[in-house]
Amino acid sequence: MNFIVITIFPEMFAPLLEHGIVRKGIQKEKISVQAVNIRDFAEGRHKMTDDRPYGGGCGMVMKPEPLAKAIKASQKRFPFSKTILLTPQGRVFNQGLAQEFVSLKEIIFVCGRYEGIDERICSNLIDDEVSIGDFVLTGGELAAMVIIDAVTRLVPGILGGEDSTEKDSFSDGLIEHAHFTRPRVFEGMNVPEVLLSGDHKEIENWRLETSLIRTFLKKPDLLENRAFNSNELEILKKWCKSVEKIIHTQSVSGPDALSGGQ
Ligand code: 4GY
Repeated sequence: MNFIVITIFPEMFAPLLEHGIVRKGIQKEKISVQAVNIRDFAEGRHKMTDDRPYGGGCGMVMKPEPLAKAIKASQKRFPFSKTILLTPQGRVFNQGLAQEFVSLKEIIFVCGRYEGIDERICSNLIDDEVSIGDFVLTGGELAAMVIIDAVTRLVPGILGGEDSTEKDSFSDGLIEHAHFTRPRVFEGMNVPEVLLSGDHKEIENWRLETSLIRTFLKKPDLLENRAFNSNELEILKKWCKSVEKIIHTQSVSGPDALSGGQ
């Protein structure tokens, strides 16, 4: 998979390429990341990439000519690419989009700076607009890095355990279960007994149940449009029965009856 990033700050990408999984992906030739400097396509002695906005107002706008040249050159070199503008106006990036992107051969990220890019770039050269969240950065570069990072770890053959991303938070629409490692007791807190039992079926059940509980408590919206398998339904029904039992006890005695009139 090839990532191409169009930016006026190509040096910003060096640290991303030098560490961890992204570096490993590059070493294993599973991915490549190439920063294209917009300034290399700018004309004149000053190689300007920005200009004052028509209609007045503060701040600068990215000039269309050098940006268009940089995008067109990249699209010509990577004919299967999808060109994505990083902007708070785009659809919000999530794990589902990461999975969609990992099936692409080439992605060109366009990173804006200043107040934004000339509108005529958006309408002709951009295939898609993506945001990493509802906040405003000073440029698209960090957003591009966030997406490259999240997509790279899904590329087959980079992460150690092939199936470890399948067990991630969100990959099956649930938050991940808790993790524990040695020591057995840390600052007075124990590791759950079931994880020490060696009973793999029980451990799987415990992990699924804690995933469901955590999702229900922290991100209940994830459960609303999700198809549950039979194991998951069993767990939800078990909770239902427990809750019904609690309510039943209350209704037999009447509200507030058990609190001793407090
Ligand atoms: N949020 N998600 C984001 C952003 C900066 C001015 C247009 C975001 O993706 N990108 O805030 N980008 C702006 C800066 C030009 C992009």
